[in-house]
Amino acid sequence: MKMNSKQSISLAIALVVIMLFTAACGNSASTGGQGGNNQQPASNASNNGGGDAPTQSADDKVVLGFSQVGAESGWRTANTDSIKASAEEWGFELKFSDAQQKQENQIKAIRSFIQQKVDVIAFSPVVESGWDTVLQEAKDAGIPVILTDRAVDSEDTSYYESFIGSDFVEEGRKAGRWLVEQYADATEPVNIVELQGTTGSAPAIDRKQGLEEAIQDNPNLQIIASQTGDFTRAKGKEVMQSFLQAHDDIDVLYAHNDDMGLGAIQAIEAAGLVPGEDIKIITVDAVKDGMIAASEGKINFIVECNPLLGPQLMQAVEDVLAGKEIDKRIVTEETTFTSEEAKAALPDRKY
Ligand code: GYE
Repeated sequence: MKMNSKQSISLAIALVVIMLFTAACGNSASTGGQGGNNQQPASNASNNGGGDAPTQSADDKVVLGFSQVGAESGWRTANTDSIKASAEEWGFELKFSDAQQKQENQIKAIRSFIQQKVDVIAFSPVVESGWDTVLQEAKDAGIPVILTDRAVDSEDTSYYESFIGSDFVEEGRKAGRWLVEQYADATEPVNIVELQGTTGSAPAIDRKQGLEEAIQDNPNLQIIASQTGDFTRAKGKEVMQSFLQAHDDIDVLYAHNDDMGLGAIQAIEAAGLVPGEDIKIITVDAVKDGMIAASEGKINFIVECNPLLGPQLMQAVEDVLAGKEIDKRIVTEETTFTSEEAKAALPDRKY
């Protein structure tokens, strides 16, 4: 059959299209074994991880088991959001478990991750002690563990690849240094009450220690009462009420997080006192609600603790699975805010 030039151009185009299509199919078939999904390059790294039986989900994604402390504070919510968003960004499958502030729930979650043969286990240990048995189980299964946010006190540091999080002792020192500066000229006792975080948790132990260290050379600075408020607003309010009933001469409140400080502010106002004036308030975290209270002068000083640990964690997971050496300790950079500084920083604050 004789074709005119228009017909032969159409035929040529059709042939090219068919050739391209065939090539594309052939390609995807040949890479099918490694997963024809759109992952980040990192995802292939899972082939190296997890000891002798690396486990991947059907679509070959890296599987990360994460056991979170709970949902006790604004900090924790921001931390959870950061981890979930970053896992998605890295193309990892995240198995997320909320322990509701109970160690036994975390141990159960870790054991279930081991059973499911995830590629990496990460967790934020609610308390410091009592992890060796379950960490040994993860080690025996050849599953690498990364700690985020809070530390464990295990002597054997081979149980985990890295601990990513803040220096809580330094946070306490920052709070203490501000106090020392504020009351440098004090000639009379300055009565401090302390709302501690969850008993036995790294931030509660370290923030207490850091503040005590920083104020120890100033005999006027006295901690007259100290009790746990479990890092929650409700407990912070309740314990502050009891402090106010027991003492009519409180000068300063040091709360180990914003949420307890915010609960305490309610108790202080209910007692007819002015937070930030009658009682000076120092907190740790610098989450949105804390920063708002600081910008209103109700909190005088906030020590920042950064919850956005997701990207650092995912990077560490990627590196560990790629067989790279990672730092045993990755410290988060942080600052502090006076009321004035909080006011200035508030418009750009993301959490
Ligand atoms: O300061 C507090 C949260 O472990 C750093 O836990 C974290 C602390 C944070 O409940 O708000």
